[in-house]
Amino acid sequence: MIVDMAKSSSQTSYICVVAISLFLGNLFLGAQARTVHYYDFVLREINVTRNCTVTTILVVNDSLPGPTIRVQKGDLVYVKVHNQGLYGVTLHWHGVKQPRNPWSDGPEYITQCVIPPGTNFTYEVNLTEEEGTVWWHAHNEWTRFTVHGAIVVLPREGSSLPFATPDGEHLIVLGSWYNEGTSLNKALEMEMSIGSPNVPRATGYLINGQYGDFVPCSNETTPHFFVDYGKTYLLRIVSAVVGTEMFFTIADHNLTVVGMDGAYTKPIVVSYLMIEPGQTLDVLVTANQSPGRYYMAAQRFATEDMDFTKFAHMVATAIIQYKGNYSLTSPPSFPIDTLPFYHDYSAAASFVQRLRSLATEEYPVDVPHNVTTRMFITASLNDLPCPDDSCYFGDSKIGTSLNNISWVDPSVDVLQAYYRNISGVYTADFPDFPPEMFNFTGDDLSTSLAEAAEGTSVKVLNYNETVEVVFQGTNLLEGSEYHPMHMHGYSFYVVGLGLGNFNNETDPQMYNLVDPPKVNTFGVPKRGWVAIRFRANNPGVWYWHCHIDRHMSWGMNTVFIVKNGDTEETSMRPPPSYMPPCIASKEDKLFGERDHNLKSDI
Ligand SMILES: [Cu+2]
Repeated sequence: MIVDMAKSSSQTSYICVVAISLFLGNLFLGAQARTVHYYDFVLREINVTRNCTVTTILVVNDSLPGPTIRVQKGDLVYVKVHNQGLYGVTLHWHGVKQPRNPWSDGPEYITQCVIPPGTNFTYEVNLTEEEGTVWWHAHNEWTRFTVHGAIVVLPREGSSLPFATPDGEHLIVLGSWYNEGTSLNKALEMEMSIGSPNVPRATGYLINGQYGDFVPCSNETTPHFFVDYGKTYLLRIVSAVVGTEMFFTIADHNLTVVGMDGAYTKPIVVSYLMIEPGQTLDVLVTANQSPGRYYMAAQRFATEDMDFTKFAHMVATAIIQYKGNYSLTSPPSFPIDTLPFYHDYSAAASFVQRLRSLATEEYPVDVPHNVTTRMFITASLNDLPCPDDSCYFGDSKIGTSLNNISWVDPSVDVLQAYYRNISGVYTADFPDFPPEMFNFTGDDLSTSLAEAAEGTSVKVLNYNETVEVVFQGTNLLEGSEYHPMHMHGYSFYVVGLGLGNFNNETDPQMYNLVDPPKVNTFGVPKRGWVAIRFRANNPGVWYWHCHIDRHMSWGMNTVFIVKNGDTEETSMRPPPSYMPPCIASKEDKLFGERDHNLKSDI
């Protein structure tokens, strides 16, 4: 990890306490040791230099990426968040199921309101089924661009990895850079408030917080990963990128994917990866080439129909360096043959189609075969009505939607409204089907089809329902692109995937119900569809959304409320004694004075 200022580890105090807990259902195995970890996350603004420019950013424990949480499967973590920044924040534990406990899940206006500046809040991060790599990030506006880090989940004591133990490991966090720094959310809100499509765009992409040496003033800070010849390393790759998919490759070295989103996969050997925002990939690489230096490179997989000149196309780089005495060839070898081009859709598709769950006796697949709730959901770019001249650009504004409903954040979080029966916050009427069936992926679609309504509409599920959702991407407003759909509170199985319009007679016959990948984030392909299944066995209020933040801010999101079952063990837990209060409006929070934000009559 590259640390910009003070060493972070000294501020990441943690004490491990071995607790003995009896897992229900595991009684015959006896008591299992469960380690409890305590972390302190101090959020504050610091100045850093990127591309020769000093920028102020908000970080955790003075580092970008932030601290890594390192635990074993089944451990419990308490993270005390000290907000010493200027604005309210929340944190989310991406890929952690958090059974029965949405109170610690984190998305703003969904399960909580922001932690005001000058205060603290403790999250309980309850690891249960996850194993491999997941991660954490801020979940208010686009704060996550600099507030994120990895969660490494090792096997339980006495268990081993389902592949040969690697000789070492390296963490690789892909990120985005915005020149706005801590002003990014203000810039976003200004554009959103006038209905402008010109929300901020990333100026580039980072590996472990750095552009790498293709960008000026970056020679000294380019990340180096040192390896011994003949040894095999586990790379834990996290995509904390905010607004795009990425291709990733290493010159002259094969990559073997063994895990994804906190679950193991069948090993697949590839020369490049495509990773979507929110996903993690665990990859083995063997240092079996001539000792030397090799570039690792990441660049955008751009799925918008956008002018080549209008997006950041610089390549983020880092260097794999063999240890030992040898003569250096300069510069390092670059993966010119294996890094796919920005618009290489077939490269992306051929990678994605190979992903499979491990599906062994020890790591079984539990995909539902009988579906009780079936949903077909369109994901679209839309025109939203803009009454009373409230938009600068005329009588409509840009938006995104699911089934033609564009999400609007309430002022009180949905979880609180649900738990306390507060009416008028949300409506429980999210539709199972779009209002109209048409040639979703066609060209020149009528603009009238692109009209969507704004609302805070959620879907209610009974406990233990088996759910299938088919997400259908549309080409409305010629706006089809990848949509990496992320569910909170659940991982899901990707049972089908295709281009064009979903056919509900022929496509289900091709479903993979044997070893489908188990993930928490998966892309609806451009002009295509994806089918997922899961069992609604985690009661609570769970956000699901496109993980491209531009689409999320425009409304491509909604909520599953999963009702309680019949027993305490199948019901949501009660709230903790303190939750941050919902006192500041969005505008006040960003544009009000610090003291105004702190004005608290709680
Ligand atoms: Cu999207």
